[in-house]
Amino acid sequence: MSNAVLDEISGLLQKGKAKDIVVVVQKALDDGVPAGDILNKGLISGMNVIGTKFKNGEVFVPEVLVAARAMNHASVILKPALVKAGIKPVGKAIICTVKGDLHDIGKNLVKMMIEGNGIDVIDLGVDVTPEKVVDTVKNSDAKVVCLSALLTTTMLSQKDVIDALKTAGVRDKVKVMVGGAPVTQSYADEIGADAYTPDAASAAEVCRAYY
Ligand code: B1M
Repeated sequence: MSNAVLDEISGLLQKGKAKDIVVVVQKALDDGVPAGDILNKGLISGMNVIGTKFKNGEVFVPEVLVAARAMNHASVILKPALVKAGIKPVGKAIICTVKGDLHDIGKNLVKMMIEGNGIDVIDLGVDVTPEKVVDTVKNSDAKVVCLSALLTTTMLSQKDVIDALKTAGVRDKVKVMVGGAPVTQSYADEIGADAYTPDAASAAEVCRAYY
């Protein structure tokens, strides 16, 4: 039963059916399907199919965009189930997708999961310059900076942020976490990040441990 609904969600995501997907996701939640399964086995698995087809030239940017829009609509419905209600925030974190990079679905998931761990998140959005991150670190009491990058070209901007934090004399004020599909533990070590995590759930776990 729940596998069928997860396959349906994956299929609707691949077709970019934003209106239909919110109905099916809501129904799945009402029927007691765990939010984590809806996310991982429905939405993310559907997005991975689109990613492979995009790579193989079987679908193009417009199809990917409608799938991404469906993902964002479905995420709004899922959020209350992923974010535990009524937790008193233990502190603040900053999140963004780095300069040159417009991918925000993974970043938004990481944000949701961190919020679900009782941490307020300042979301700077996408294509964010190192200077903007430095300013926000200076003007907030955030203890963690989370940097997402989805392109092999833009992961280099994660290093630029760390370098800018050092130059501004605020590197020690925050822990820097990096992630995104092309990022690895060895890259994180090389650029001097405090943590690399492969997915949103582990990012939230590591982030929570800093408070
Ligand atoms: Co683009 N794209 N894209 N894309 N896109 C990829 C990333 C790509 C792998 C597709 C492919 O070729 N197979 C490829 C990158 C190749 C590379 O560099 N190695 C690619 C490319 C090439 C491009 C363009 C250059 C295409 C073009 O224009 N020719 C262009 C670049 C635009 C730009 O950013 N400047 C582009 C554009 C786009 C769209 C705008 C069409 C759209 C983005 C829409 C949006 O985000 N609002 C898009 C999409 C949707 C994808 C794919 C299909 C899906 C990405 C996604 O959302 N995945 C992607 C292929 C794929 O990944 N299968 C692809 C689902 C999401 C939940 O996963 O973001 O990986 P992800 O996040 C995960 C983890 O990585 C991790 O947690 C998340 C969930 O557990 N994580 C973190 C992420 N951030 C983290 C931070 C952390 C910790 C964990 O700590 C701080």
